[in-house]
Amino acid sequence: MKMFARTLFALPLFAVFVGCGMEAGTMEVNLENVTKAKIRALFDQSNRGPFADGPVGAPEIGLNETDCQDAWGRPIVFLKQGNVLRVTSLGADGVTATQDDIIMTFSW
Ligand SMILES: [Ca+2]
Repeated sequence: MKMFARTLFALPLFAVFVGCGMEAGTMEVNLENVTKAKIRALFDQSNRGPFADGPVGAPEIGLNETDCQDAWGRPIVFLKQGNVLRVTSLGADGVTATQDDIIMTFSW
């Protein structure tokens, strides 16, 4: 019984300890995953033309401009090339062409 009581007491402490340790390390990963899921959902909702190759505005592909923001609140950018739509988020740093950019391509 004493062992059971000790376990009951220790479990929440262990959970808080592990939780605090993981939070800082996984914060950016979570926002990256949120952005990737959003980009997939946006592509599913979009229409695919016909329109010219090049940068594409959200309304052009049937999306609401205010919905097209990444998890950091910055605009998601669309570029059409042939039957490929390249969708880019600038990532956590908000700077273009850096390692944390999220670039996803979809073809149809
Ligand atoms: Ca970046």
